[in-house]
Amino acid sequence: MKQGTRIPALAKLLPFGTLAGCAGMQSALQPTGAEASDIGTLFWTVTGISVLTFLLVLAFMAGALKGSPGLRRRISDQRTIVACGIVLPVFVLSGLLTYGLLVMEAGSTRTASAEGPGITIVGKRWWWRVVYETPDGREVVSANELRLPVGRPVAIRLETEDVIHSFWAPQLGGKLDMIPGRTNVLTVEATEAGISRAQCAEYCGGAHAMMAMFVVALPPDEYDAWLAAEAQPAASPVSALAAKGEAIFAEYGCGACHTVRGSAAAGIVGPDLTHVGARHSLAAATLANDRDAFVRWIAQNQHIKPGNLMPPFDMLTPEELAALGAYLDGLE
Ligand code: HEC
Ligand SMILES: [Cu+2]
Repeated sequence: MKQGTRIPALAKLLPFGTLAGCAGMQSALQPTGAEASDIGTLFWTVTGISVLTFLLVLAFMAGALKGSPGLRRRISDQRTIVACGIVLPVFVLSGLLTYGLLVMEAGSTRTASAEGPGITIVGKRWWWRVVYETPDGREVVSANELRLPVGRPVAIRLETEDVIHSFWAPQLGGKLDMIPGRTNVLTVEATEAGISRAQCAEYCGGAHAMMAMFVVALPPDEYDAWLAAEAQPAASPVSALAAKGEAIFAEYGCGACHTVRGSAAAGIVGPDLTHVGARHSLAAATLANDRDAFVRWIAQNQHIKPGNLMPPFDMLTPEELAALGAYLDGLE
């Protein structure tokens, strides 16, 4: 019957398994941004004080249940109850409230201090339009990936063109809603180069869970070079296959919904594809980006991301799909 006792003991440990989900590129506890750092410290402080308070309560309970008559008398004394039941909580909670307000205040001070070009992220069902401002005041439209310069606070304007979404990049900062008719500003400052993950954090309909995005923090000079490249029109097809793909793209009306700058495609219903080949993922972090992923997405997108607003093009032949894949993969 040893077996019988072992299973419940293991079962008790199960909830801790979920803690493993806290690690990695979407963890608020591994900050790579200034605001997330503040929030991380706040979290550990509140958690630490909560644990101490809990242990204190347990100690009093143990004393009240099992302590000597003298100890029990002291615990039930009017003064102990006032000190530990009123004075202490008021003191601890006021302290934590003040600290929390100061962390929030630091966030808005950072927003006020963000100089330089900003970024606008527009929530769409179920992807993100990302519009960068260049130093000379032009707008560069991109999608489904956010790039940031390390060490420069950037004011991100959060908007939506349909329902409420919420932008949350836990390693960078707090989460902020995208509300129809409003612009909410979130200022983030990446403190380390690297890739993290953002997720829509407000249920926005069918494919909400698949509305995520990679955030790529780059050293400032690399970021400037990348933005200058992103502002350029699309590269011309380099192979005969890719050129055929470009023709199929036009023939099947992909350009009614997608923009490829430098070509006739100027649709705004779906993500801008001018430099789609250079992104880390497709369809808002649903697929890793490679030539094969383009093919699968175009033909089977309703299977891959059910309910998304692009029709499946499953009538295309494998040759046509391969050509489209070569064309889109080359848009770097
Ligand atoms: C009716 C509008 C519409 C048409 C037509 C359309 N798309 Fe899309 N497309 C979308 C939308 C909307 C999305 C975003 C889907 C999502 O992620 O939720 C999308 C996403 C994509 C993506 C992923 C982009 C990214 O940023 O990851 C690619 C690639 C793509 N479409 C290629 C095509 C090709 C090729 C065609 C033509 C064969 C086509 N689309 C036709 C609306 C359209
Ligand atoms: Cu959502």
